[in-house]
Amino acid sequence: EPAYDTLLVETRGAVGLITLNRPKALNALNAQVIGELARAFEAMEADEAVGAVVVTGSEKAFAAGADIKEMAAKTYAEAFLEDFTPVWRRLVACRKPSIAAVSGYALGGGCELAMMCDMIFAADSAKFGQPEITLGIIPGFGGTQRLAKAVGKAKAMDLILTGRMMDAAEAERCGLVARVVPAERLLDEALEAAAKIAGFSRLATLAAKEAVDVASEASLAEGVRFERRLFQGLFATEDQKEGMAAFVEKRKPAFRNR
Ligand code: CO8
Repeated sequence: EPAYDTLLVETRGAVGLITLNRPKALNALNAQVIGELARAFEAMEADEAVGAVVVTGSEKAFAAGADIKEMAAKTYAEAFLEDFTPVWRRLVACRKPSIAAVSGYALGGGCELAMMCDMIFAADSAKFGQPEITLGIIPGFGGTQRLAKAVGKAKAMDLILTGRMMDAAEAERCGLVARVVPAERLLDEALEAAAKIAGFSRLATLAAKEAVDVASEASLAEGVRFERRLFQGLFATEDQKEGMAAFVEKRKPAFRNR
């Protein structure tokens, strides 16, 4: 298993922790970082001991965007041929729940990476934005779509067309962020939530994630039907029997992912 140059990848109990580690460039996402992120998510997916994943950066920056120095001289032909979409797809394909723990800047590709995770926990110091417009481009890692879905058209247009940053409080108000916590609590809060998720039946957590994700793509009727099939299917699991028996018997359930 080759090591990572731009990430720190470890497991803490049943939680996978991926830390962006390119401090001199504020964790700017170059081709290497993006490739390593895809590889790290695949490793977490493959590791049976891992039940949830946390992605974080440094105190100053989650990630300050795609690497501008790498992009600056790119031609249309190069941009077209070096499409990162398949690489990001490997990351988004992870079925295990993920939390982006964001402190400092989450700009451009950094904000887009955070939005590819299932939820965002923000330090009170966090700053979110899609400043691509200031560089003569637009978001290219899904930002126009995921931001619009997360916060609605009005706020997405405001952020993407003006390039301004929004603070953690505004990001929580508009629904981009699940929780805002004091900066010094951020990683613990994310690791604790991930450990909690990892302690439930994986059959249920993966189904829950898959069902919520359908909400952004299907009609309400289709989504509800999809949910119902997954819900019914869970009654075929030992973990459902165990979870409900434990409730009735007033004890803690011991889920075995079966
Ligand atoms: N790319 C490359 N290097 C960066 C980036 C970046 N996105 N952000 C910061 N750095 C570097 C700086 O150049 C600087 O390096 P050096 O010391 O060698 O000069 C170092 O990191 C520290 O940065 P600053 O000195 O600028 O730190 P400040 O605290 O003064 O400012 C900011 C912090 C406000 C975050 C500032 O660095 C900034 O504005 N960064 C750029 C933010 C930005 O515009 N991001 C969007 C990038 S475009 C994008 O993400 C498109 C995604 C889709 C692209 C698909 C294409 C294939």
